Amino acid sequence: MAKKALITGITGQDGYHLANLLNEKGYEVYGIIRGQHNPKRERLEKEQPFVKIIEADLVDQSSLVRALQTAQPDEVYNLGAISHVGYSFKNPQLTADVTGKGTLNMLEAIRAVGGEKTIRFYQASTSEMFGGLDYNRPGEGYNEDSLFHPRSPYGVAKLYAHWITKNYRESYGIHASCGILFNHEGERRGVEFVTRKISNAVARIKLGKQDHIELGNLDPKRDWGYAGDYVEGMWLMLQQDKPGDYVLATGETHTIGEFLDLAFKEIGIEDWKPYVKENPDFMRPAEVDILLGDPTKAETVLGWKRKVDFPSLVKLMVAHDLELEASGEVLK
Ligand code: NAP
Ligand code: G4F
Repeated sequence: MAKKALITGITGQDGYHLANLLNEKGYEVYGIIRGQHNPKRERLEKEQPFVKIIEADLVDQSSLVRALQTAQPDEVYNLGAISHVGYSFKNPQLTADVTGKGTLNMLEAIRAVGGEKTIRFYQASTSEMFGGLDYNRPGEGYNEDSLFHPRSPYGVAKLYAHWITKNYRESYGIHASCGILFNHEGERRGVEFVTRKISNAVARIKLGKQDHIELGNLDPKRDWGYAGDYVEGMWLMLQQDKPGDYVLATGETHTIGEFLDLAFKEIGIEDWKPYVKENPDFMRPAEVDILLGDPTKAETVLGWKRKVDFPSLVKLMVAHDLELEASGEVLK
C-alpha cells in the first residue's frame, strides 16, 4: 500500500518541492488549498496533477478534521502559514491565528480523528524563533538547544506553534517533529522575499524591463540554502523511529549585499549600487540582524546534508528568472 501524505501550504514554495519528492517516493499526495477561488489552484492542477486537492483552512478546525477523514494520511506536513515577516508586523492578529493557532487546530484535528498513534506530524518551525541576537553561541550558529528570542509577530506565532507541537508530543504521544529551518530559497520562492525579489529584478534589468530595484535593510545576514534540499530533511524527520526537533541550515551566513554581488555578476554587472535604491517601506520595526545555523544534529542523526551551495543557489535563481522573463510568462 502506498503511503499517504497530507500537505498544508501545498501552493507555497516548500509545498511544491515536497509534493514532488513524495510523489517520486510513491506516496499518494493530498494538498490543502484555501479560499473559494484560489488563483494558485490552476497552476497546481497543471504542474502537479498527481496532487489530490482538498479545500480547507488552518483557521477552521472542522475543515481540517474533514481533510484528515478524506485523506486518511500516514504523514501530515504542516507548511501552511502567513510566512512573510514584514507582513506579520502589519497583520499580527491574522498571523497569530494562522501561523500560531492554525498549528493547534491541526493537532486537535489529529486528536479528533483518533490519529495520535497513526499519524506522523511535521511542523515547519523557523530560525526566526532565535531572533538573531548574538548572545547565544556567538559565531558557532544556533542549534536545537539555543535560546529563543523572536523579533516579529511571525516569530512569536511560530514559537507558539513549535511549543504546542512539542507539548502534544509529550502529552499525547504523537510522532510530531519540528524542523527548525533556516532560510531556503529557489526558483519557487515568492517574489515578496528578498532573494527572489533580487533575482527577478536582475533578470528584468538585463532584459530592459526595469531600471532599478528598491530594497530595505541590506546589512542583515542569512544562512541561505536551497529549498529542494530542505524538503528531503522534512521527510527524513518523519521516517525516524522517534520524533524530535532538528535544525536544517548550511552553516554559512551571507549579507544581502553578497547576494546582490553574485546576482548582478550573472548579468555582467560588477557594481550594483547604481541599480539599488533604499526604500524605508521595506524596513521592519525590529530586525533579525544575523542568522547562522548549526546542522550537526540533522547531519549526524538523519544523514541530511545540503547539496546546493550559496553561489550555485544565486546562479540557479537568476538563470531561472532570465528564462521566465524572456519567455514573457507572468510571474506567479
Ligand atoms: P510560502 O511559500 O509563503 O507558503 C505558505 C503557504 O501557506 C501557502 O501555500 C499559503 O496558501 C498557505 N496558507 C496561508 N494561509 C493559510 C491558511 N489560512 N490556511 C491554509 N494554508 C494557508 O512559505 P514556504 O516558504 O513554502 O514555507 C513553508 C513553511 O515553512 C511556512 O510555514 C514557513 O513559515 C516555514 N518556513 C519557511 C522558511 C523558508 O525560508 N522558506 C524557513 C523556515 C520556516 P496561499 O498560496 O493560498 O496563500
Ligand atoms: O527574504 P526575507 O523576507 O526573509 P526573512 O525575513 O529572513 O524570513 C524568511 O526566512 C525565515 C527563516 O529564517 C522564514 F521563517 C520566513 O517564513 C521567511 O521565509 O528577508 C530577509 C532579509 C531581512 O533582514 C529583510 O529586512 O532581507 C531584508 N530585506 C531588505 N530589503 C528585505 C528587503 N526583505 C524583503 N522581503 N524585501 C525587501 O525589499
